[in-house]
Amino acid sequence: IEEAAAEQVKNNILVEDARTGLSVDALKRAISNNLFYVQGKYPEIATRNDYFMAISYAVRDRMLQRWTSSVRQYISGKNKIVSYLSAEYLLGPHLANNLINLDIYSQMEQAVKELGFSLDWLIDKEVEPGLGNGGLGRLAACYMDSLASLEVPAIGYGIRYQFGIFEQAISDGWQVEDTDNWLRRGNPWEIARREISYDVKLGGHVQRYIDEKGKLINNWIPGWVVKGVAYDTPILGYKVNTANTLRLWKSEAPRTFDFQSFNAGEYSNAVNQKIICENISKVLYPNDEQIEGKKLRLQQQYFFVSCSLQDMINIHLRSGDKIENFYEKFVVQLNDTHPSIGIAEMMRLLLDVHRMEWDDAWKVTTKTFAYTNHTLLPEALETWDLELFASVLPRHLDIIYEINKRFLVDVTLKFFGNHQKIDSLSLIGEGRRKYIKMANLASVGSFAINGVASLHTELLKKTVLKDWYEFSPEKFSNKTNGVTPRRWMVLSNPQLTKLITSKIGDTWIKHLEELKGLEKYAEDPEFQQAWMEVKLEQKKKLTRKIHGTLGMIVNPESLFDIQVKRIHEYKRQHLNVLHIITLYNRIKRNPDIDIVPRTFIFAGKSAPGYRKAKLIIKLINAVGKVVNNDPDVKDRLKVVFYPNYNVTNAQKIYPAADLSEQISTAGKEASGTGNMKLSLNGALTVGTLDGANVEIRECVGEENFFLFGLTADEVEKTKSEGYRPWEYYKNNKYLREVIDQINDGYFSQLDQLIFKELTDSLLYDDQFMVLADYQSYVEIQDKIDEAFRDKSNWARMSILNTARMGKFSSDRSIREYCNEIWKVESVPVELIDPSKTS
Ligand code: OX2
Repeated sequence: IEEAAAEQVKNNILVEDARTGLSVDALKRAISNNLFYVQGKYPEIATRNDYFMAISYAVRDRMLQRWTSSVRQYISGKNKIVSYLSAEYLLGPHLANNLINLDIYSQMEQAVKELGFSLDWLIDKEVEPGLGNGGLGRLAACYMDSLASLEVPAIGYGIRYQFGIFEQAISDGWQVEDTDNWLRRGNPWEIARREISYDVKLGGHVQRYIDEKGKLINNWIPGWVVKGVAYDTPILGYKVNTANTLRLWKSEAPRTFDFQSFNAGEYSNAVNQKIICENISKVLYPNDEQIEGKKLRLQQQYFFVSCSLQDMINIHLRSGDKIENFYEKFVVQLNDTHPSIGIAEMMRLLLDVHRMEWDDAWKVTTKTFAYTNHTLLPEALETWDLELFASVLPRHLDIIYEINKRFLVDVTLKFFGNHQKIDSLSLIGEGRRKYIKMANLASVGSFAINGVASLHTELLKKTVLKDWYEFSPEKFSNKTNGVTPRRWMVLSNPQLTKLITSKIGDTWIKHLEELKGLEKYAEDPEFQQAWMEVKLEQKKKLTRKIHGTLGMIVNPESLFDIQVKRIHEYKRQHLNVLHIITLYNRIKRNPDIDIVPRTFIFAGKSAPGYRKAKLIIKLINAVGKVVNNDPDVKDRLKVVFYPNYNVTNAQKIYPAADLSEQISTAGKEASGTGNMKLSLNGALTVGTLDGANVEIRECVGEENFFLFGLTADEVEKTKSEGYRPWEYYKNNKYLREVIDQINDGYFSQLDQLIFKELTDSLLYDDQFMVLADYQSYVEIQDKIDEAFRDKSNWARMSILNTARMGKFSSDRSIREYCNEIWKVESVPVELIDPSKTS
């Protein structure tokens, strides 16, 4: 036995015990031990949450050897580390994902069963960390999964919001928001590292003087200081030893702080200050692609970026290397402009703290940062009012002016006499009030700039970053987004995973291109049937969920037509609604009409202050109320608004989709990632030539994709020629009927005011070309109706969609970032025996 144990240790496998063993018995013991020794509970009084916690701790214990080994190796080794800076991470629940990546799902299922529970029931108990708004935050989570799975050394840095994205409920058809108190029952996945903390200065002024050596000194005297404390969560790769770190910062008052005021007899003032400090990481701003120029938001951005850069510099210097080589240890990816203040902060740290000369500091900075742009929407391009900026970051304003001064010399030399170019490239905007352009700061300070889908990158080069592309074309490249097949197939669609694996083995989970191997079964009637049975099973599951949540009965045999994403005018949920009403009117005109029964499923949150988006939610529910209850419809149409769309709910919805609605105005959706997850799960897409839809269509084949609508070029052309939406209304009697019904109160108990803001904007403005695309949309939907009747052909198309989605794995995206931008390689982790470390 001793010999066998020694052999196991040699092979980096620990001797099985309650803490580390992976057998069913070891897992059971670990769960019981945690319940008793950590939580002080015995089975009869343990709650469902107690069991959830016990299991999660048992799983985390089994991740720790990988985690500590990875961190140790990466920090001390010669390798470069990818640092992903993002204000948002939309991770979704951890438990099931960690079980899959650790490869102990079935053992745990058995262990839990033997303890008298079902694993699914405990998995459902987890409250997800909703630390993001939508696609941008979810992309960060997929990329963290792929980085670890590809064994790339990486740290994700962000904010540990105490309240994540609000919880959405629907009341009388309207969205109402409730706070997301996700930490209420504790978070078993994170470890607070109180010893890892940094001070962050805010406000105040800059004192300037010449020191004894004749050097100009900029001394930032802050108005106040907050402390950032690290909270670490392991991100385990799929069946590898790598476990990377997600390090989120919580803001607190610095230690010395309340004490001083307390002595001065200002106790309540001290408590107030403590609250002000804690406010910084209190809540996630719930706007997706709409900036809110609030001071607190700037403070949040600066807070997490400053902590993160101080941490990286600390890690780098501790390894004994020089500050000048920083960029050889870290490459920093900016997830949109939210962390772009990092460029000025890096300069400040190098100049003021590490006493470097400007040119040397600028060299280090511009070899460190790379910038991803995620949107072309003007309302999402970040700018900061200069006075507000100065009141939070006075020293950074100086630095930005200096960067700008030097940069504009180069610009002037290149574009001599071209004032338009100089204005557009300047970091400072001059309007009635001056403002700082964060996309320009990100662009000047980064060695690489990328868009997130091929069309998006091309449009970036032609529009918002046109002058930047002319100035430094070599910085630009495209990195089409991707999604992780671990969460979005293995975890959320185990039945389809099993069916696929029965035909082509399971290596596709790490090499998604291998799904190609399914193509040869696309015409096989037996496989088609098995495929559609899995789909039906997923639809039945969702049907039960809908019944449980909304008390609604829907027909699982009907076509599940799904649009799930943030509610936004450019995403055009209202175009979908116009089609629903069109079908309804056909039924009303001819109750015996032969149409394919459909269940329209919507889900998504609106920014709390976005009136028109909230009105769209109300409209969906109002139309649903009429359509769902009209006896003439005979249940052939059902409209469902599934509340509180988040990762947990998305995992239940995607596998059940027959049709994926990707109907944004061409040129507006930078990429989209829901489009990828739905097609991967065998849904067919109805979509415009927008974002990644273009590439999805190329991959799955145009005959397996339902295309409609104006192209991005046509949208621009139509607008420049003077778009008059009213003409479309006037000339199309079906469209006219639909809009008139909404206006006349048909769906609002004759209330004619409620939707007026929406219909007026469609008729007289229609920025997003809803009316222009209406006819084309209805026509393609009629083709879809026809196509769905041919079950075998639909199955074939569905199989081909999945089979051809290999490109859209986030593993592929991350490989491209690694090879073309970051220049980093995989570093396989060797496990260290914890009992042998000094
Ligand atoms: C989103 C984009 O809207 C979406 O198209 C893209 O797929 C996603 O980012 C990931 O790249 N906020 N959210 C986005 O952009 C911004 C800004």
